[in-house]
Amino acid sequence: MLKTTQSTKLAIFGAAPAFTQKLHVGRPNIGDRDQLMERINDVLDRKWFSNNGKYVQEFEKRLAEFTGAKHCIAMCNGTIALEIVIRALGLTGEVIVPSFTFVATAHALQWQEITPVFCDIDPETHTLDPAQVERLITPRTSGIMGVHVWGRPCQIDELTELAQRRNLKLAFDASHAVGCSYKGRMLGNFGEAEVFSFHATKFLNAFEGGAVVTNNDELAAKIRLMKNFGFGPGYDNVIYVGTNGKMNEMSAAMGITGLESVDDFIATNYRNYKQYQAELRDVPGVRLVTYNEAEKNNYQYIILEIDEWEAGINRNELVKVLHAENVLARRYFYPGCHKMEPYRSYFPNAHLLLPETEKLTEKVMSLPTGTGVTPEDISKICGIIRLAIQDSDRVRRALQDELLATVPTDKQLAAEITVR
Ligand code: T4K
Repeated sequence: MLKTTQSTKLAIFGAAPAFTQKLHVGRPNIGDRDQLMERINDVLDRKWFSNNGKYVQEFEKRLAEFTGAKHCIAMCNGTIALEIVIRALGLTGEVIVPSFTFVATAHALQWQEITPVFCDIDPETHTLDPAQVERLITPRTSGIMGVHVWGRPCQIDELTELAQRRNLKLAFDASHAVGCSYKGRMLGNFGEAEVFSFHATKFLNAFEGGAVVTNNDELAAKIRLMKNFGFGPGYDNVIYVGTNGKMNEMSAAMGITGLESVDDFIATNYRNYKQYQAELRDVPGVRLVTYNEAEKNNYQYIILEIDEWEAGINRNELVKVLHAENVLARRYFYPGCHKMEPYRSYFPNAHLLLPETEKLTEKVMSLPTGTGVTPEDISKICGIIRLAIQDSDRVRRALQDELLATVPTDKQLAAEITVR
């Protein structure tokens, strides 16, 4: 009886939403706004907006120092940075990637007519399963692209050993992983190269931006040429085929400003993470993905896995409950790259080799965190989740009724057919 009374407080039962404003996943971290404006005004005063300007150079230097890597080449976004790395490494034929990633990882290969071969993940780490990677190697395989999903590192030692033994190139999509480490060493130092994204939604943002970080001198020189039309020293001196991957000065100003505040961003994210962990600890069927606190983490992602049998509702139903409350939880990375076009047409049977990916994409969701979320917000979000699961039968019935209400009646269907 108590359960029923409590759950009527949920918006799906007609109560007012818990939040009057929409609460998003991925709100940008800004840092010291005055510093940012000072830099932006300086860019405007100096009238130097792009082409390896002062702020881009400074950002590259600071990021290289931050990661401890030898070279950092800033770019206009993470996707172009991935495309350029793939080309600079001379990858061809097939490259093994997880399907459980943002679609840009796969597109960066397909865009260059290289086949992304989707590999299953380890259900614990959410990253490539090295044993499965080995099974997918064919004579056409030229490389492996691991993704440090949620900033949690891939099984780097195993992948490095495999790549060396099978003579394959290894690179990492480290879009989520600025400020994270593996065995005490910052990500950015592994494989041939690693790629960061500084999209607005990322831990460190440059409005839009990306970077390649590498310890390989030759590769770095090639990538620098490629991202700037192949221009060599001096004017009008094109010595290589290239594209336009340059970062602009405004983006670099934002990137530097964010970099100066990473400790604050991490402290806030960590506080949020611990609070979610404490408040969701005993909610049945809800598992918060954890970070290895012996390593450096940016704690940028609050990820839940929902076990439908224990929770009584599934991930999609919980997302609906939260959306009704104006909490815009996301289903990253639903439905998996192998179920998106063109890949689902190219590889209609890919799911047979991806059982863990298939399971994870059905149960994973991402919650709001970052500097824009307060402890009170988190308590409210956890309270909503708790209530929905406590009264899962009623929640499920309400959502099914809502679904039925949107199914057209025979009469409506007939009317529609007549109009056509
Ligand atoms: N590899 C991986 C593993 C990646 O996750 C990504 C990017 C890449 C490669 C490619 O890097 P970039 O080329 O993007 O540098 C978003 C981002 O657009 C994408 O950058 C990101 N991954 C991906 C995980 O998420 P959507 O389609 O979910 O974006 P959207 O527009 O729905 O925004 C997400 C939420 O963020 C919204 O609910 C609102 C909030 N938001 C968004 C923007 C743009 C803001 O509050 N402010 C903003 O300015 O893809």
